[in-house]
This record gives sequence, structure tokens and C-alpha cells, in this order.
Amino acid sequence: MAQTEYFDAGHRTCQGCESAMVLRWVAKAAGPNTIVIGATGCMYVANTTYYTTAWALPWIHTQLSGTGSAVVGTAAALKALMEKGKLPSEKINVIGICGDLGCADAGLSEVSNALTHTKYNFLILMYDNESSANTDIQETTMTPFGALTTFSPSGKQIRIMKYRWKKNMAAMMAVGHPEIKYVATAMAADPIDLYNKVRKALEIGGPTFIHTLDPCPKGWGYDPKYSHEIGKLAVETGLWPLFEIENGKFRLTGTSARIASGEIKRKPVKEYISRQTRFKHLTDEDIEYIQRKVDEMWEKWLIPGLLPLTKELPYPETAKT
Ligand SMILES: Cc1ncc(C[n+]2csc(CCOP(=O)(O)OP(=O)(O)O)c2C)c(N)n1
Ligand code: SF4
Repeated sequence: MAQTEYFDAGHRTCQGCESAMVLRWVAKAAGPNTIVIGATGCMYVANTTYYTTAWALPWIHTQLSGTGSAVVGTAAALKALMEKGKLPSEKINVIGICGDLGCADAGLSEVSNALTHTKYNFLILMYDNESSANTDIQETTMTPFGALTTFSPSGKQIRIMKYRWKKNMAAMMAVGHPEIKYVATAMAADPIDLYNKVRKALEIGGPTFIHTLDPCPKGWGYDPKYSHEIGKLAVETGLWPLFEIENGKFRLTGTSARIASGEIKRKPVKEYISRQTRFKHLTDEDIEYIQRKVDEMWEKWLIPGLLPLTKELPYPETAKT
């Protein structure tokens, strides 16, 4: 594994920021022949303050929803310049990095469009701190059920403002783009798994997509020293299944694979939820609801984390007649 850091000291993310750790591992896995494209968000603002940057790689800033077009444009330009002999022919990684708002909400159409451009090679990495963190922890479609944000406070009349379930982004990208060769979920608390997935995504060719879950001490409300522990709990409780889909083949990885094989048991979701102040207003009943949803995903879904069709596929009554 490379010893050199390509995302180094000098950034201004909060102490314990797991998104920053994700970038560190992504940069390490990608190496020096890489162009990084980043959408506005914490990972732009904190990493490229005027005249300073933590990146030891060429870096492009794109507007909030522009990741998809910027990666396709960059990959296409590199390909054309190499074909015309204006650049030496070599492998240059193109990585687009966007937050959950910039990728799953504002930038979704561009990311989806980019993932259909099969003749260009690039990776889109969505770092998911489950909020629009840079603009002071606002709700996004990736904010989990019940979480407090500045847009979803808890009040006397309404306890839970974010009552909708988190969008299943990696699944959407995998199922919705049939030609994509690599889709994975990951987290910084399992860096080797993340490193290997980034390497695979960059080697396999064509557009690829990785979704990381990134604990954010500021938005989630815990002491920064627990970031890795909180990330691991998300996987151990089954809330965040780690998987990869390589050339259409699904495989759970790490702790999630051990849960699926029965080697280890899922921990109760309460162990994850009770550690974060964003869930402090939830009652036991609310937590039981979350537990039921997670149990359903593991026990009834065709593929945990991916295919929400239930195993007992209902046979339409009309088909019998
Ligand atoms: C079109 C547009 N709308 C709003 C903003 C303001 N804005 C800047 S960063 C940001 C939040 C981005 O959230 P996310 O993509 O989840 O990344 P994070 O801040 O969590 O790292 C917003 C709303 C903007 N820059 N451009
Ligand atoms: S607010 Fe959260 S995502 Fe943003 S820099 Fe701080 S810890 Fe990282």
C-alpha cells in the first residue's frame, strides 16, 4: 500500500471528520496520476481555503450539482487529447467527489447521466454525512428517519420532522445503470475495504460509483474521538450494509458478510442511535420502528441493502385464472 499521502495535512475539516478520512484513503488508493473533481460542500470549502489546500493532486471545483458533467467532460477531454497525440497516452484517474446533497439530490440527474457514458473511465464517490453539513446541517434525502437537523427540529406538537426513510442511493445507481461495472458501499472505519474498492473501481474501466457513510461529529452529535466507533456500529447494527457489485455480481463484504453468514449477530440499532444527540428525542417506540425496518431489510429483502423486493414474491391472483 502506498505510503505517500495525496490528501494531506492542512485542511480545515472538523476534528473527527470521517469524510476527510474517506478522501485520504481514496487519494492514497488512486495515487499521483489522478485528477479530483469536487462539488461545493464541506469537502470543497474546508479543503481549499484561499491559497491553501490539502490536495497534492490536481483539483477542480465544480458547482453543487455539476459533478456528473465535470467528470464526463474531464474524462472525454483526456481521451481526445491522448488520441490526438497531444498528451502522452497514460492512465489518469478521474474522480468526482460530491456530498449527499450534491450527489443524491441537487446533482442526481448529472450523476445518473454520467454513469451511462460507458466509453469514459471515472469514479464518482458520494460521501454521505446524511446532511447538507456545510450549510449548517440541513436535511437531505439521505438524512435518516428521525434525525434532527436545522430543517427537521423536534417540537412540542411534532416530535419527528424527518419521518421519511433514507433514499437507497447505491441501489438506485446499480440497478438503474445496467452497464455500470462497479458499484460499492464503504466507510472510513474499514479503510482496507474502502481502499480495495477504490482500486477495483478505478481498474475495471467505464463509469463506477462508490457510496460512503461518513459520521460527522458536528451534525450527528458525539465526541469526535468516536467517529470510527460510530461508523463501525452502523455496519454492526445492519443499518449500513457493506457490499460491492462487480460486473453484475453482488457480494457483501467485511462485517456485513460475516453477519449474512451467521458468523456474528447484528447488534441492536439502539446501540448506534443512543450514541448520537441527533436522535436524542426518539422514544423506545421510534427506535423499535427503526429496528423493524432494519430487520425487514436483512430478513425479507432479496438482497440486504440492495433489492427491497420481498422474498415471498406475491403471485398475482389474476394470473391463476
Ligand atoms: C445551486 C446551489 N445551491 C445552494 C448552494 C449552497 N450550498 C453550498 S454547500 C451546500 C451543501 C452541500 O451539501 P452536501 O453536498 O451534502 O455536502 P456537505 O456540505 O455535507 O459536505 C449548499 C446548499 C450552492 N452552493 N449552490
Ligand atoms: S461538518 Fe461534518 S462533514 Fe463537515 S467538516 Fe465537520 S465533520 Fe466533516
